[in-house]
Amino acid sequence: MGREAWNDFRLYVITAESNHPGKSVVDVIEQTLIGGAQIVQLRNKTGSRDEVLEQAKALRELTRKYKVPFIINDYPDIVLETDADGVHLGQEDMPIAEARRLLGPYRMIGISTHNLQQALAAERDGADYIGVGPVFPTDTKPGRAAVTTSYVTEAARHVTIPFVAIGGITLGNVDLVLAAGANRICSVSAIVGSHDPAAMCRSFLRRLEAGAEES
Ligand code: 3NM
Repeated sequence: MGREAWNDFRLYVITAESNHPGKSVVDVIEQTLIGGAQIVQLRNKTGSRDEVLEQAKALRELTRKYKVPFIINDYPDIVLETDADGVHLGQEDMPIAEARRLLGPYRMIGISTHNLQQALAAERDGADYIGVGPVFPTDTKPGRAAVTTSYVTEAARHVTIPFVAIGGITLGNVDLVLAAGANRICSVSAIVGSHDPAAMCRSFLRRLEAGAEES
């Protein structure tokens, strides 16, 4: 699959184990895939490398079964070891050029951005997609100021690579994010913390489709 084929995603799901005590990451992610999640990222900021590797292997197998791209937050080495589709970086992580050198031309590199300057730099440096957020305040990334929907609108106007709006997005505010110019969203706690992640994904997808018809 060429890198550009991965850009079709509109609903991006990220793992957040603390949001579903008593349920395994694999079970919850399988529910999101049943509900239509179109790209999955493993994000484990607290576990050991061994734990991340074990989860990555299981999620690689699962996402293959559902034919959905699989991204790992940090750990380009685990991306290679598990044949994941790409890596997601933060602003403080390794430079995009270094990730590209490690991963080669075909894997996807995404990076979180919090303002237009970072977005344009990511684009220039060869990122495949960027995160735009946190749009709203969120407990999943505490202590980071919300960028508001105005950054979504700026990204929609000026960024040419795919961008995914993230941070505090729920069914209650997703329409504001779409109206601001996003057509890809990522919602973490609202999906993986839901008692029915599959139904939640379906609801988000309906809103994304309705948003696409209006624009
Ligand atoms: N990255 P929720 S916001 C993982 O702005 C992450 O880069 C962000 O979680 C960024 O949907 C965020 O639960 C947390 O608010 C998103």
